Amino acid sequence: MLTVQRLHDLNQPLLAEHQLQFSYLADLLSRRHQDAQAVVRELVKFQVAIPSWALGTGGTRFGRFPLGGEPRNLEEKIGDVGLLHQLNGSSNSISLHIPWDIPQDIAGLEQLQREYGLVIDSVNSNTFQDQPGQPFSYKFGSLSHTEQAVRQQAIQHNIDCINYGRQLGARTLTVWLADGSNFPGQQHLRRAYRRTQESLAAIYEAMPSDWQLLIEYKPYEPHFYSMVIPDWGTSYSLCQSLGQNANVLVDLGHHLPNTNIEQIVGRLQQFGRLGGFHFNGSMYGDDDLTTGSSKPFQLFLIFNELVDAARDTSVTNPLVAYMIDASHNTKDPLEDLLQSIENILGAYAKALLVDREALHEAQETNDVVRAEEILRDAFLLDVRPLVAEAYRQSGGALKPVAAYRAAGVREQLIQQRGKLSVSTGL
Ligand code: AOS
Ligand code: ZN
Ligand code: ZN
Repeated sequence: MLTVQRLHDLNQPLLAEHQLQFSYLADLLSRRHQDAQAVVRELVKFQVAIPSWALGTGGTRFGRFPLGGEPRNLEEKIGDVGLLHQLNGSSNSISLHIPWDIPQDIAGLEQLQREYGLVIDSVNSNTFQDQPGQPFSYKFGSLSHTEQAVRQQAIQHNIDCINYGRQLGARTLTVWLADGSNFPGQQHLRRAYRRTQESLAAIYEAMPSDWQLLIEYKPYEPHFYSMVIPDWGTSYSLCQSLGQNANVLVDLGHHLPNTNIEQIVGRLQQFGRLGGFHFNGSMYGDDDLTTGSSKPFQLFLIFNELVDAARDTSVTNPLVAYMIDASHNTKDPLEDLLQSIENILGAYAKALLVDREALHEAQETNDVVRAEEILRDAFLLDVRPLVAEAYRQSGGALKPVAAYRAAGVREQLIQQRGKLSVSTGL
């Protein structure tokens, strides 16, 4: 853990320049009748959950290049997220994955969470792999399987996840269903949907009333002919059939190239069914790269929809759960998470600065150019001083990645955990 003194020392040489940049931007914004401090307050409040599986190097089916010092158990994963939260004040929760993170010492974990100021956000079930000793295989599906016994085993696993989550204070179950088919004719498409709906209904029934079920969709992978839940329409219809506490989860990498994700976000909010996000960056598909690295404008447009809906009293969408879903083979995963959050906060800040009244007017009068200019004005503003100020006000580092390096965090982790430690994950 970094001490308050250490963080202070790391910030000290950067402070004068930061103050200069911040006051210049605050001045500029106040001329436009916008309040820099109000934006900073929103950024300080904004929290993004970190998944336990993004803390170690991922890899591809061709290879994996562990970098050393990876967390070996849930306690060390909490330690890593705690460190990120110290650096940026924006990652106060963890998403668990069962069975990779089965909690053993509940009291000890709670103590650790308190020390780091963290909560357990959601639990994610896994019926995409067979676990040792498991009676039935998921080779041909889980919640959608043709055999009742296999479906039952998958339902029970999800109920077990809820029970583990309850012990640690989680209140969200995320289901990403890997079921699907690889060849035409392999699976009866309507029946697979119906069986999935029934299985999800059994899970939903078993879920406590203050929990929510998030249903993630994905167009392809691991199956390449059809996925049982390929798109937001399928997720949405399943949620509708289950009840109020089931909502759609949008993973940014789960769309075919050039899909208008911001429009999907807008639609789901319109229907009051946007439950959460898995943030990542994608060029081609489920790339799981750094959020906002290759398509920052799209990330901004997504936040623009979120901010717009939050200000529209006719929209009654539940609270949206934000999480990162990334996997790295070439970067230090902790550095990636710091970068991802920085890009997320930047996109959010820009969306908060859109002149919404002017935009509304331009839209209503069909002033195409003006509407686009208003968005570009906000997007092209350099909001980094606002993000840095939010870090500073939450006791973090003005430049989290630089501080992480200067403090030699990875080197220390390698010393404590070894060069060969490999985290569980994707
Ligand atoms: C898989 O492609 C999905 O993005 C999942 O959300 C996630 O990566 C997985 O559930 C990790 O267990
Ligand atoms: Zn995901
Ligand atoms: Zn994914």
